[in-house]
Amino acid sequence: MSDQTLHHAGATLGAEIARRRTFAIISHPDAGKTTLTERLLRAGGAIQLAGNVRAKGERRRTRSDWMGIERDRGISVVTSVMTFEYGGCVFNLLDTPGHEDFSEDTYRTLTAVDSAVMVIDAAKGIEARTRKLFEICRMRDIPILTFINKMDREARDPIELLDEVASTLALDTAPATWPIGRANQFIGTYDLRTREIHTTEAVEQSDPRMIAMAEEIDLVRSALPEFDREGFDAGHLTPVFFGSAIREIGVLDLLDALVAFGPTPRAQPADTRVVQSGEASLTALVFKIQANMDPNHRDRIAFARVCSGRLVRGMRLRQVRTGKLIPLHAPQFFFARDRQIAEEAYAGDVVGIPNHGTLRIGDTLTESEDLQFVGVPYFAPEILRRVRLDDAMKAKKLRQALQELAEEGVVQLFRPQDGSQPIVGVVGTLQLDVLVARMGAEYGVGIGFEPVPYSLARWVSGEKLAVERFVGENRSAMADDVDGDPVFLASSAFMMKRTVELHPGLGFRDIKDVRPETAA
Ligand SMILES: Nc1nc2c(ncn2[C@@H]2O[C@H](COP(=O)(O)OP(=O)(O)OP(=O)(O)O)[C@@H](O)[C@H]2O)c(=O)[nH]1
Ligand SMILES: [Mg+2]
Repeated sequence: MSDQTLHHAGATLGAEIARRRTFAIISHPDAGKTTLTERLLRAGGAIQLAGNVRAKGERRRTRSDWMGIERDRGISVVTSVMTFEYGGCVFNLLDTPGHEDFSEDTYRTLTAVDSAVMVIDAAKGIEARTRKLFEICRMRDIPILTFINKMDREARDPIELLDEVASTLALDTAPATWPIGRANQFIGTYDLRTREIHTTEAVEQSDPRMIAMAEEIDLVRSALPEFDREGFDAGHLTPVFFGSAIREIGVLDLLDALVAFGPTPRAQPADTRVVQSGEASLTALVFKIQANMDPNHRDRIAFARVCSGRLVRGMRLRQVRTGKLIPLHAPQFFFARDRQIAEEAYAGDVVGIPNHGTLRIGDTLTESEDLQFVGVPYFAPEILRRVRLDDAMKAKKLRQALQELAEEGVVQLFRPQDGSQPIVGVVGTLQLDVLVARMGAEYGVGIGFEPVPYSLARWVSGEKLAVERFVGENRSAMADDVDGDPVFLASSAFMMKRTVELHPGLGFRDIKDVRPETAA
């Protein structure tokens, strides 16, 4: 390559990365994430038809909720990934589940994004899960945009909502837009940055809603901080948008803001160094596995965030954990359930890599470098159950199904070293419902659950011989997790405490990072 072409390639890489916007939508259950996702896609021209979440009898199901359980209950169970173009930018949008029971999926998703849109129900304000998710974002310095949704219904006063965000989250709020009209009179927004008005119908300056808005923004301008880019990038300040996802008001304000000042792909911490997104050499992090998304097309997709460089179809990437070379025959961009081949992708993009089980959550892919991205966690489950198989003939199928679903993170799997039936661990019982449903639908295996005499699981780590000795002495309480790492099961918090005290040289962790030895 001549100097000039090299220079050109560098310039293209930089420009391509600079137009990536990768964000997650997070909130307490039911605030309207999936609805907002649909409307963002539609408003952005990405799809023609947006389905209605939980619209009974609706033929056209919502595009980003795909699993039966999601359709039936109107909740999101897993993160959906959507890549689309708007306003000259390439967006990767990740619609996360709000329910606490699926929080692991949401936390992992947050390792793959550069910003988050926090959705707040205008009638409810900050709710428990919102606060928790916000804390995770803050820990990772993820800039947050706030979308106050459901303004088409009786809502709390906007100033009061802004105050609540500021005081409960210790976060400066800078309104980016202001609502025009309230509840069923809500017709649009005023953009404080561009001074543009976006309404669903023509409205006179003399309209009482316009007069009220003008008075309110005078007040707001004098009382609240202006948007400041540095504060936003550092995660100290959140721009706030008002809208109604369902009525498609205020939705484009959000996309336009992301185009104007949405964070570009960030640097990603690895064990040996921090990887900058603009580096020429490709690196990627697998943060999610999803199988059988399409019942007609059974496959297993590893979702990877490109952390640096450029991905080109046909490349062979090194899976750092094993040293294996992974060929990228058919990397894909996802659009909820629809997909298309990705000929190329850049830092910030989320691509799906079809594979048969080689790739795991937390895997790092590089062109050759030996580095491992950190921060994709597993949490010690709080609920443990033994799996009961309805049909003993299906033991082998059960084993395969449990392994595969555990690799996806549907549940955690613990195989007791005494050879007894497998134990599954979950953060919340809805995960057990998902396990039963998917076992039946995808593997044809009927299962139930039985209680176990254990209530806590901890990953055991430490010096190799010491760990082996401990495992040998406690075999009846030991299990292997999905990666074969040793887990100690205790009957009570008291037993766990005693065990920890008796073995000061060992670590008993309730969080497992991709690399146990680097975990806190
Ligand atoms: N009135 C009104 N209802 C809305 C609006 N946005 C969403 N909803 C309704 O709120 C309910 C929940 O919406 P979802 O989009 O599924 O909420 P979610 O945050 O994705 O829920 P989880 O993924 O399960 O956490 C549905 O009944 C929506 O129709 C809105 O702007 N106004
Ligand atoms: Mg949802």
